[in-house]
Amino acid sequence: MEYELIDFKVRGDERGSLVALEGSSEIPFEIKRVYYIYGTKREVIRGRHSHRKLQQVIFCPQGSCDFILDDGKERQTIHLNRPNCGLYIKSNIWREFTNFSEDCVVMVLASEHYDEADYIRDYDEFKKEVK
Ligand code: T46
Repeated sequence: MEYELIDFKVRGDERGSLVALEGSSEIPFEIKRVYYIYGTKREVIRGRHSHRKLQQVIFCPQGSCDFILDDGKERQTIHLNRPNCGLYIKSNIWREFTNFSEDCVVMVLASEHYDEADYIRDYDEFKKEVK
C-alpha cells in the first residue's frame, strides 16, 4: 500500500505550538488547493472514491478520525490524531474516512484544483482502473 505518514516539525514554546507547511519542500508537491472538513458526526462515512491524478496530504489539526485506504489489493486503516502528522496519499487509492471525534477538523492540502472528472466514485470502476 503506497502512503506515507509524515511528522512535521513543531515549533513550540510557552505560547503554544506552530507547524509550518511549505509547498514543494516539506509538502512533496506545489499546493494548489486547501480545504477542511468539520462538524461531521462520528459514524458518517465520507470519501468513498479515488483520484486519477490528485495527490494530497491530510491532517487532523484537531481531534481524530480513521482513514481507510484501499489500493485494490489490500485495505488498511490509519488513525489520525496528531496535529503535526500528515497522511500523504498519491493517486489511485480508494479512501473512506469515518470515526470522527466530536471536535474533529480534517485539513487537506491538494496538488490540483478541484476537478470532478478526476474522481472515481464507483468501486468496481476503481478496481478495473487499478488492475
Ligand atoms: C478527498 C477527501 C479526503 C468542491 O466544490 N471543492 C473541493 O475542493 C472539494 C474537496 C469538494 N467540493 C464539493 C464537491 C461536493 O459537492 O464539496 C462537496 C463535498 O465533497 P465530497 O463529497 O467529495 O467530500 P468528501 O469529504 O467525501 O471528500 C473530500 C474530497 O472531495 C476528496 O478529494 O480525498 O475529502
